[in-house]
Amino acid sequence: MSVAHITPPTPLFSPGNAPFSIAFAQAEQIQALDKEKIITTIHFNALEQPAPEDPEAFNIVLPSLSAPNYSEVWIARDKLVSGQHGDIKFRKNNEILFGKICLDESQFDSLEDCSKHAYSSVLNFINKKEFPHLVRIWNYFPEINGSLDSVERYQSFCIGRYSAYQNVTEFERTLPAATAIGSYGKGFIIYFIATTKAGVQVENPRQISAYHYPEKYSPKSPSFARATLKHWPSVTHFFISGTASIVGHETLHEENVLIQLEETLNNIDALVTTVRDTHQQPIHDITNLSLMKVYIRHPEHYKIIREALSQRMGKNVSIIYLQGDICREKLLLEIEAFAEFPH
Ligand code: 3EB
Repeated sequence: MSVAHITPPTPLFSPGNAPFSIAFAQAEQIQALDKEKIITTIHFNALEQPAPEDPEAFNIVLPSLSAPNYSEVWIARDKLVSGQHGDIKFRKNNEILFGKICLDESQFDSLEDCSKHAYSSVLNFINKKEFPHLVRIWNYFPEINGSLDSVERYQSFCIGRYSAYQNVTEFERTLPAATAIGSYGKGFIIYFIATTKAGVQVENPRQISAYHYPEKYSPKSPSFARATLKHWPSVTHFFISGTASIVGHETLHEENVLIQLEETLNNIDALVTTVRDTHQQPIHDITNLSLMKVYIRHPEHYKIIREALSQRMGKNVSIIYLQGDICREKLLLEIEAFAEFPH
């Protein structure tokens, strides 16, 4: 079966003038790359897997809904070195630091403690190193919609993250773009990209900033920006956070996955319009984005989402579809995106 029209493989792939680039690729394509320049390879699997042989690779237990199963590969222009600091494993060169932390929640008193520990580790680590600015972060942990005594697990995660940020002055102005998705493995996994010079935060005019959400969503608000722009000497990277059918702060269209998709695309469109008109970036509309990851709660929605989205996005955007739990129970899908703009 040819799926090229559904999930166009990203052209592989030289970062050119960019410090790094991101693509969706299959195993054979990844094997052909220069290992010293691979920042990381992220595999998505339905079941918990043994740690991959390549030390820079790791698994997230999120079933891939589209075939073939693509991995996400990050490639640097310049060679990297690896290191470890406490629980954080990292790869870096002169321009970027990629870090990840995988924790066993059962070693902590609560998910809140685990989240606080992870974020405190990340924030302490990056502040001491040459890469003090977080521009993008991903968070995956199991049972995101599960309930604890008085709060939901997603809220517990938010409270822990918020506590860690209390040591950072004016932390809301430093928040990265983010994704937080319920995965099906045991681990609590965070990975991030940090830089020597700060990115630019972009908020969504259709949505209240997540860090200003009312308390009913979480006693301590979610600490992330809707998107970030990272200007490099020769290109700009645009990271769009996990985006869903939320307008203002309310979840909309609980009953209809296709209308949630449309509202989500309206939200992404508003971010694209903002960077085009306010930040003068060379992007016309959402069909000029490079990559999208679509997280779908119910696998039976995959086909109709794929059909509608591939029609809407055209052939230039590489899209992968993963099964994952969205942090609010009524949300049926969430989409994150990435683009690169030449100067
Ligand atoms: C939302 O807009 C949807 O807590 O880090 C999206 C991206 C969402 C990141 C996070 C949550 C997070 O509120 C949920």
